[in-house]
Amino acid sequence: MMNQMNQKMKNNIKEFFNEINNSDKICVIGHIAPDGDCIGSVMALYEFLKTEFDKDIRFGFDGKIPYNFKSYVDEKLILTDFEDKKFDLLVVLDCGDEERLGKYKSLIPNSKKIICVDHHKTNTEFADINIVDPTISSTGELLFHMLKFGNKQISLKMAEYIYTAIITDTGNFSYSSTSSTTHRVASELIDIGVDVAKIDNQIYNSKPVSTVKAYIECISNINFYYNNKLGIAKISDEIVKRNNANINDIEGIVEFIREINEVEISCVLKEYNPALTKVSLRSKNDIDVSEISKKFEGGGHAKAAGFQINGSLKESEAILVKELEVYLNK
Ligand SMILES: [Mn+2]
Repeated sequence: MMNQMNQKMKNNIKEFFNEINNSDKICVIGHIAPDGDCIGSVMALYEFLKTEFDKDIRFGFDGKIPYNFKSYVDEKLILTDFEDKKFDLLVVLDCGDEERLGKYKSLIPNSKKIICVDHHKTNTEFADINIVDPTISSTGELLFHMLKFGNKQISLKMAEYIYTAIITDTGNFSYSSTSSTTHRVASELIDIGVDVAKIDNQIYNSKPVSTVKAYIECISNINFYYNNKLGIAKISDEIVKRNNANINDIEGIVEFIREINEVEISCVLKEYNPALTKVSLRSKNDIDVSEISKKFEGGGHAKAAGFQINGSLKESEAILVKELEVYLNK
């Protein structure tokens, strides 16, 4: 079913199931600031291990569970007492390197065996066994292929988790990582019983009204520069507090600004404190915003980058308008 599963991949997957069989204490974790693929694949594997085996199975997430995934995770069960915990097997999902494990990095020296299942191109193969395929849409899809290869039963709950992982990491089957196999996997998951509309409502139609009110305030105060080629929105602490929102839940503003025809660079400034501003940049056409990001010791890609400025929202806006002049004032 999976297009090019080579012998090494097959051997690694066999090893994966062998290690599970031979381990008593198993922990499943993902990357910091968990997203849909991370949460979906961790919970799918946890669910599988919990129902198939009578073992000590734990899972962990480092960072806030976003509002739309709250119902996927019983937060009381998240591994917290891990400092001296020793596991026979640590399974790391959707995480390309040890740094991205956040606080759970300390589990690495405390685990007898580490297996990483991932689809990031930048994966450093830090685990003992690395099941990595950057051509696959999501870790959720990869996990599905692994379970199929191992002739494992996929329950409805597991199917829902995997489906969620796939739709969130493919932008609802719209990114170029979406293959015909991705769609075939989705169709199998629907055959298992996944209610597509239910999941869609859960993930995409569940914004808290407080978040939306804060969002509206931010987008009604976009400042435009250089003949509307630059659009900047500011998420101030005042707006967040006034609307009783959570700053991390206010998403999609930078994409909203980029959708404007005239805009070449879209920018969102988040006030983390009065002297620290988090910057998100998106660009169109030939502008490489990672160049600007590098100047501020940030990271990212040509069309999407992020960094921090030690300054207030107002100061940061002024700095950026000046910095971006070379790209826009032509
Ligand atoms: Mn992913």
